[in-house]
Amino acid sequence: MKNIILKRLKQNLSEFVSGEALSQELNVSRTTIWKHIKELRTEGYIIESSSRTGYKLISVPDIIIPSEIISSLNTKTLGKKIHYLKEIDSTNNYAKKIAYEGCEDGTIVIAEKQTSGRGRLGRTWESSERAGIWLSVILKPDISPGAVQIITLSASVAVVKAIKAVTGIDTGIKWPNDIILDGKKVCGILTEMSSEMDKINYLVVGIGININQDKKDFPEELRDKAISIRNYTKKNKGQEVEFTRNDIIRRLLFEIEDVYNMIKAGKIENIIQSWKRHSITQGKEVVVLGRQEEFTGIAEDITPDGKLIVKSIDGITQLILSGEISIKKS
Ligand code: BT5
Repeated sequence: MKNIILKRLKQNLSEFVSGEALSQELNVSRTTIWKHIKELRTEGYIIESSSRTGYKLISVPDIIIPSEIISSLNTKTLGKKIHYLKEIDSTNNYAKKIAYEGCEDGTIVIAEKQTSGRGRLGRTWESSERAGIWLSVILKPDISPGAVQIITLSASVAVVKAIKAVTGIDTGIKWPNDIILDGKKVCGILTEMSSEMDKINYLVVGIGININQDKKDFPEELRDKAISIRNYTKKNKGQEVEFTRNDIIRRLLFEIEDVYNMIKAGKIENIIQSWKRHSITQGKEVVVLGRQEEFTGIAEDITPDGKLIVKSIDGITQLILSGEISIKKS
């Protein structure tokens, strides 16, 4: 019922919606309507009320509200089930637990704050309260465990498209999983899986997008490496746009479903092409930081299963499956 009231208020933005009309439509008393309005206010919605004219929605808060996301979600399955947590160690840990217990394909876990947000190889991911989108998606694709890299590449494409659609801002992908804005990292992706020899049981795709932080909100060591979307729009006057994290999450789920459908339909080439269009490493001189050694070469291309093809200065072509690269400054 609360969702319908919210929907009506949004359909009539900056106009009053009469309490009487709402109570008639929903067949409940005006006191019940009032109770739901009070609940929406505690969630952060600013709603003006007048005993004569009814209720007017003034502003929608930038808090993550599953009902807000679901009320205008444009997907078939993805995000129909959202686990929303105020605080958790890591949304990926939580997602793995519910995936193991057998949750549905396309279930989402979102937290306002992570106390032990994780990056790859045991690294930490800074995820303070309401500062960004800390989200994990559980997927159960029918692909072989060896093809899992395509999922991370697909998620990168989905993030770039979602940020562009909602804010108009162009970001780029640095192989394999960094989304870069203004030369700094705005988003990271951590894909984890449970599999058998030739079958994936489930995948957890963890996505962290910095949204609200100011430069000073990042720990000292990240200030020159990390950026948030609002930090960027504040610096670049004229780029400010009205959006909430809910808007980005909703669009992100739509874009993830889109690439997920392509994977299911075997249209991997479309994803690779899309990835290449947004890549900032393609054709650039890069330093490949392996676990043991590092070398310089040209990031020529990627393979259909997402490995990076790097041609070193001595002419040897290598396929990089995982690891880190940095773009060489010319
Ligand atoms: C990543 O690892 O970039 C994957 C990050 C995935 C985070 C999401 S949030 C939801 C889900 N739940 C989790 O627990 N994780 C996922 P990697 O490529 O290893 O990069 C980690 C490095 O990025 C760190 O060592 C820092 O240098 C840097 N870093 C940490 N926090 C950052 C932030 N908020 N913004 C930008 N860079 C950050």
